[in-house]
Amino acid sequence: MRLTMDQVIRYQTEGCLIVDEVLSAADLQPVIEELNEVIDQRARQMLAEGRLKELHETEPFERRLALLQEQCPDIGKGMDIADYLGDAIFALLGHDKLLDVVECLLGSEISCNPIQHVRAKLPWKSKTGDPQPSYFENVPWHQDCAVTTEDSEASEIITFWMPLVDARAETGCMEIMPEVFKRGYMTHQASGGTTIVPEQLPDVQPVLAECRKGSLVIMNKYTPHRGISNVSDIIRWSIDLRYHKTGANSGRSYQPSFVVRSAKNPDLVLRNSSEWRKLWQESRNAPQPSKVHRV
Ligand SMILES: O=C(O)CCC(=O)C(=O)O
Repeated sequence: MRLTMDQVIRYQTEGCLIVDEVLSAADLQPVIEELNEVIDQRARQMLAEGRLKELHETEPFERRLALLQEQCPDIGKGMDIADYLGDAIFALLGHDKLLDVVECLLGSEISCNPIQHVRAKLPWKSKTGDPQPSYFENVPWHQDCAVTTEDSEASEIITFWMPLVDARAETGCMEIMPEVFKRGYMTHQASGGTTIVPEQLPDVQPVLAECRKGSLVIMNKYTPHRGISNVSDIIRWSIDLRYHKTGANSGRSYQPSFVVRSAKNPDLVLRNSSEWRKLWQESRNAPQPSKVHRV
C-alpha cells in the first residue's frame, strides 16, 4: 500500500496519521505465534520452578499472559523485542507492506531504528483497587525524541505503532496531540516515566487514536502522545517500531540500526535474523554509554 498525496500532506501538517488495514491478520499471525511460544516457554519454566501453579494453556493470546501474571508478576518482565529477538518479529521489521508506507515518507534508503517494543498492556483492575499500571504499560505524555540522544536532533525518525488486537478507548489505545510537533522539543522529566514537564504540557484537545488490528498509527518524533488505561478484560498487545533514513543518526548509536530497504544498494539490506541477533549481542557486550538518552 502506498500513501495517497492527501495522507502524506496530513502526516506532514498534523505530525500523525492513522492508516487502516496495512497488515492482514495473516501477516501478524507469525508474530503472535512467536509471542505465544515465548510465553509458553516461560510459563513451563516457572511451573518447573514452583513459581506457577496453572499454565492456562487453552487461554487465547488476548488473555493468557494476564492470567499467568496474576500468579507470577515477573512472567512478563524482559519480554521485549530485543530480549527474545525472534525470527517472526525480525521479518515484520522489514515487511514490504510496512516499508512501502515508510518509503512514502522517508524515501527509498531506509533503516530500522533500534527503539522498538512489544507491549502487553494488561487490563487495569482499578475497580478492585489494584495499583496503577507501570509506566511502560500506561506511557505518560511524551515526545519520542525524548528517548533519543541529542545527536539525532536533525534526523527524521518516524514511529509506527500497530496494535495486535483492536485498539479502542476501552482497551487502552493511544492519545495524540496533532500539530503540536511544530513547537519542537519540550522539556521532559524522568520521574513518573519519561514525560513532558507539567508546565510545558500543551493545552490542546487530544485525539483518540482508535484503530483496528492491522492498522498503523504513524507519528513524528515531536508529536506528543500517551497510552491510556486498559479498562477492558483483554490484553492490549501492540508493537511500536521506528524508521529513519540510512546514514542519519538513530538517537541510539550504541544499539544496532540496520538497512531494511535500499534502491541504491539492495545488497546492504539485512535479511538474516542470525546476523541481527549477533548485532544485538555485540552491542550488549560493548561498553554502555553513561547516559542512554537525553532525559
Ligand atoms: O503503546 C503505548 O501505549 C504507548 C506507546 C508509545 O508511547 C510509543 O510507542 O512511543
